[in-house]
Amino acid sequence: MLPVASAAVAQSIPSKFNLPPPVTPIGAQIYDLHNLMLIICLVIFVAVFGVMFWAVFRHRKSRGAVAANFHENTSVEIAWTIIPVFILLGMAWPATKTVLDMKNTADPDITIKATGYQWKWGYDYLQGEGQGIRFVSNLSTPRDQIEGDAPKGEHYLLEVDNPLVVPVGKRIRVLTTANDVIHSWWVPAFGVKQDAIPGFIRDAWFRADTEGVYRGNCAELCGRDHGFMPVEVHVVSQQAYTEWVARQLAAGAAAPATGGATAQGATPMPAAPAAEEGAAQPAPANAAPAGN
Ligand SMILES: [Cu+2]
Repeated sequence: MLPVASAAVAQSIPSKFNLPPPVTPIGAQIYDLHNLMLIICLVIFVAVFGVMFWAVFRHRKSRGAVAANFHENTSVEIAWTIIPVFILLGMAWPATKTVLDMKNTADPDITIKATGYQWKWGYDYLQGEGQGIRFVSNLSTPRDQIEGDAPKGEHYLLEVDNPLVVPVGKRIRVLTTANDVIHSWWVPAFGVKQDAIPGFIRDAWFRADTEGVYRGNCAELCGRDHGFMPVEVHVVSQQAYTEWVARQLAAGAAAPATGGATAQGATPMPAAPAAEEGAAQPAPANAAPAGN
């Protein structure tokens, strides 16, 4: 009952001081776990310090209190062992359930590989609707904002030229890897943070149940521009997704052949197909901001 109530609160009050409102089942579980643990810690804190301060006050010297002087009390020792064991089990049980859910990447509707580069993300739609789409996602915050010559936009350093696009309500499996150093693909509202490690494939999944734009960062310090390789995910309706896929595949077919090498090779990934609106250049950080 408590987790349900806290999820409702999470949806209604976006806060600077809390996790962002979750939009995936895993995100909601993590949010509830966070609140549950916080409440358990608070109750223990109040109980322990309440008893302590009461004892100090009640048995103060001015009231003539005389210190008890005894060794060992078996029943107290058993109690302070057994009670914490049950508290820890009560915390571990739901936490383990969530971890198992996070790791269950079976039966995806769409599988996308996210490759970390210094300093951008490459996306390959490997399986499911959109298979064959691949592009690079670069920071699109204008240079003059970064250098302080212009006021910072609403999504400063959290905006890209080619966002990841996925349909709402579908299981998306994200395979993460990297081409140079360790990065980490992180979207807080999804409850997904997965290291992207060169030479290894890791995976995570999400099912976004609310359409919208969700933003995250590289979450593994990866060099000079670590703070300049955001993740931007557009969760759109099934129909909008199908249209986007058709446009991407048409643009990809029209573009010059990009060589058969996979992202494993030394060459960087081919330039992105045209972005959603208009013929986007596939790179410079000083490209025009999209929709600010
Ligand atoms: Cu990185």
